[in-house]
Order: sequence, then structure tokens, then C-alpha cells
Amino acid sequence: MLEKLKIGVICYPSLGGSGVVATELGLMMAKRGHELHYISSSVPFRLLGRHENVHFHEVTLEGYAVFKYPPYDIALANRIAQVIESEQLDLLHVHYAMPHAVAAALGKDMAESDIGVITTLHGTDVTVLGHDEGLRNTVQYGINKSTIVTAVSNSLKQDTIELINPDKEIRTIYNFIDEETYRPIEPGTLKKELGIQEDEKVLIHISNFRKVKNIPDVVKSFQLILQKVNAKLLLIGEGPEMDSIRALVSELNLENHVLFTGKRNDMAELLAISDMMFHLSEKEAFGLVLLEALACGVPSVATNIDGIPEVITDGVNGFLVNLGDISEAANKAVQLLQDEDLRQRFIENGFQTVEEKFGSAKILEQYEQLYYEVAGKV
Ligand code: GMT
Repeated sequence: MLEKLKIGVICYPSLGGSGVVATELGLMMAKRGHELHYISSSVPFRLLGRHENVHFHEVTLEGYAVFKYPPYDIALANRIAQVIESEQLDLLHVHYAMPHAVAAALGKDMAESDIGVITTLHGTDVTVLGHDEGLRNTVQYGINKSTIVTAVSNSLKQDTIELINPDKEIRTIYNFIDEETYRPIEPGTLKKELGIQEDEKVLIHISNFRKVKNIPDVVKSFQLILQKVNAKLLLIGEGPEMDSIRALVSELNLENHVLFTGKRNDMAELLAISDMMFHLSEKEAFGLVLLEALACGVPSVATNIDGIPEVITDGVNGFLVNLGDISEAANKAVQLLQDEDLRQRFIENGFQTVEEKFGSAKILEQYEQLYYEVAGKV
């Protein structure tokens, strides 16, 4: 039997995609008997509560008048060094290059350790920060200092090679689905609770409301859809663009048709009442919510950019549209919402996609192999 590993995980604790992947992956590894040590500023959301084989090491930082910007990255490196030594870790798995890959390199150096570091790139750490002259070299440094680098899609792998020019090979390991959480369930009473009529179709958009999510196009396209389909648009999440989206909804007189719910934890329930996911991002390395929707039986209309076509195949398990073409997006949405046979076909094909490409067992095995490789225990 293979030895159980002690794995240090560095990730953002918030609800963003990279944090979700880091925690779900860690929890599944813990169930396989490995010992997981999360190092972060607060307990990652999904780790709240007790989980066997999972430990949390908080990064603390005292305020000090001299600091204009408290040096979180340095405090993180300091904590990484401590945990490498105190827990005798076998490897580090870092999610999102900035600042985590750099902090891991520094922490490893401080601990005078030869521990292996896996860095998983998630998207904007390359596709946005890679364009920032003030950070590009640092992203490159973090990647080059890692032992193994993975990207969540082939598209992100290609973008990293072109934008960062790393001296490391990059391997693609797709994101996966936690089948216990994301599965079709009975709709229940949520539709009624949200004030949605039985005969109204439901379109859902879930994101962190950042500019890259291009939510104005979702709202403008929805206005066109309303000319043909009686529907409500659910906007789930929070983020910097929230105020401008609310203003746009009001300017277009769509208040009675658009529901802002804020952040929610009941994703499977929300997806159970949804007929279609609407996701018109201008950058998207993978699109974890599109995969979650497929697993819950909700087909998407999404933009044909970056890693999205690796999850959604146009005309098979959803529709892909050109970025910025809101009438094409509306036409495809109307087609999907008015043709239940087509929608059912997409749903069935979606289940097949999830099982064949993104099942947790398959992806976990790929990560576990990497863990043994990097820990020198193959
Ligand atoms: O932009 C976000 O939605 C958050 C970001 C993150 O790192 O938390 O998401 C990225 O990682 C997700 C998980 O791998 C991917 O599913 C998202 O596509 C990716 N976001 C972008 O590329 C914009």
C-alpha cells in the first residue's frame, strides 16, 4: 500500500473558483487518508466544521504604524516555513500563482527545505496578471521556482506559455465535480420563495461580479430574450461590478424580471429551479460554474473563449456564442428555452461530459500521482 502523505495547501479562503477547487480536492484527499494542512488567512469556507485528517494553520499579521501595506505575502511565507518544519510536510500544493507560488518559494528557502511544490494555475493569475508589467516577472518567478506546474485547461496552459514564457513544462489537469454536492435534485419550493411564477423560465448567472464576467452583456441579452420568452434572470454572487449592474437593470426597466440574491450556498437547489445558465465572460480559464451546472442538469449558453469550449461543446451539451454578440446569445437562449427536446438532449449529453471528462475519481487520481511524484515516493 502506498504511504499516506502530509500535504500543505496554500489557497484563497474565499468563495472564488480556485479556493473551491483547493478545498474540495483537499477534502477528497483527506478521505483517502492523506493529511492536509491548509495555510491561509482564514479557514477556507468549505472547510468550516470538523474534518478528519484536515488541519488549519492561520497566517497572522500584526498591524504596525510603519507599514503602509501590511506584508501579508511575507507573513504567509513565514507561516509556510514554520509548517514545513513543524508538520514535516511531504509537499506543498499552491493554488493561484500570486502571491502563493512566490510565498511558497520563499517559505521553502526560509525552512532550508527541498520540499517539492506543485503550483496550479487557475486563470486570472496568468490571463490578467500576466499582462501587468508590475507583476509579470514575479508570476514567471513563482512558476519557475515550482517543481511541477499544472493549469486547469489546455487554453490556460497555452496562454501561460505565450504570456509568461516559463522554463517549466505545464501539465493540464481539469477541474472536477464533487458528485455528492452537484447532482440533479427535486426543485422543492425555492421557485415560489423567490417569487417566480411556475410558467416562467429561469436563467441563472453565478459569478464574483468582476469585470471579466461581462455581466452587462447577460443583462442586455436577457432584455432581448424577454421579447419572446416569459422569464426571470437570477444573478447569484457579489463583487465589484454589483452597483453598475444594478444601475443597468434599473435603466433597462428590468427590475421585475431580474433577481439579485447575493452569495448563496444552496447551488444545487438554485440550479434545480433553473432552465439555463447564462455565462458571457470575456476571460474564463475553465468555468467551474458551467461544470457544476452540467452536473445538475442545466445546459449553458456561454461565450466561445479561453477554456469554455473544453467544458461546453457547441450544439452538444450547450451553445457557444461569440463574445459581444448579444443578439446571437439571445437567439440561442430562446432556441434552448423553447425547444424542450433539444434541452433534454443537451442535459443528457452534459451528464456524459461530466462523467467522461470531469469525474472526481479520474481527476483525483491524476493529482495523487503528481503528489507521489513530487514527494519522491513513486
Ligand atoms: O475569476 C474567478 O472566477 C475566480 C478565479 C479564482 O481563481 O478564484 O477563477 C478562475 O479559477 C476557476 C477555478 O479553476 C476557473 O473555473 C475560472 O474559470 C477562473 N476564472 C477566470 O479565468 C476568469
